[in-house]
Amino acid sequence: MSKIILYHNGPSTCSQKVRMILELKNISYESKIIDLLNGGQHDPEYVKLNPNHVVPTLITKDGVLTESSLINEYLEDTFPEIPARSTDPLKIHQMRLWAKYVDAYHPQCGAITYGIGMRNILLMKSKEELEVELENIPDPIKRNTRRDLIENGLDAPVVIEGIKQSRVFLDKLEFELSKSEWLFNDSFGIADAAALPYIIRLEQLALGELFNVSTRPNICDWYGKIKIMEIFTKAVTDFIPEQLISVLGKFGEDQKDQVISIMEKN
Ligand SMILES: N[C@@H](CCC(=O)N[C@@H](CS)C(=O)NCC(=O)O)C(=O)O
Repeated sequence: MSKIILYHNGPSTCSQKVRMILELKNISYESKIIDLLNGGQHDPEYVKLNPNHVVPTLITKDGVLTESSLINEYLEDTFPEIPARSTDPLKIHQMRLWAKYVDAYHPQCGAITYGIGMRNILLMKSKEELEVELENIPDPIKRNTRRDLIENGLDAPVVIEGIKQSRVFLDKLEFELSKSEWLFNDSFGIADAAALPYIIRLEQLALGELFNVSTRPNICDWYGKIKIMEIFTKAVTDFIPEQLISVLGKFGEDQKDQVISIMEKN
């Protein structure tokens, strides 16, 4: 098979989701990092591959693939030797429902990432640079939301909704993991890979206490097991930009009490 190329970004949730499945299946790939903080996703050459100006994008002998959840299904179809999906049709359906739900939650997690952390990094740019960055976002709704998040942080209603939906996400995950060790499969698979990046992100935003041994023990156990897997090191730890993550953590820590109180009220 000709070489697989992954266009991705270290801390990006959707990129982590795909890297976890590539590593699980032991698929080697050429890594092309897209610098999201400096507008690499808007580069006209990249946009030819991914017209939505987002990562990840996978290039294979079959063609150009976008949308992380669909990429993982493609990987399962093409490299079934190490399975990441059950063979039971009902479980497959449940896994797909879960992936669809997590895809819908994704912008909510984006809202808290930008509203709590990233806005402070972007506000260090000049007004002109920031304007170019915003104008490059092709979807007008996403562009307006991004502007609101950067300007208003925790005062933006979209962040409040993101915090509320993060609690729903945590409760749903805790419930699913109370029924089985892995999500809709006998071992770590596509549904686990879909949920994992959002747990990582909440932890990076200093919200790890929402899933410790006393708050949500099932998530705590599940995450603990994943963290010691070699594929976690290869797909997640090795791609963490320490400086960016420590800045996110600092802003998260500063606003943690407020975030938790919003979560408890809603
Ligand atoms: N539904 C898409 C979402 C992709 C997405 O939102 N990617 C983010 C990183 S996790 C991105 O590239 N953001 C850049 C931006 O919004 O400017 C997928 O699952 O692939």
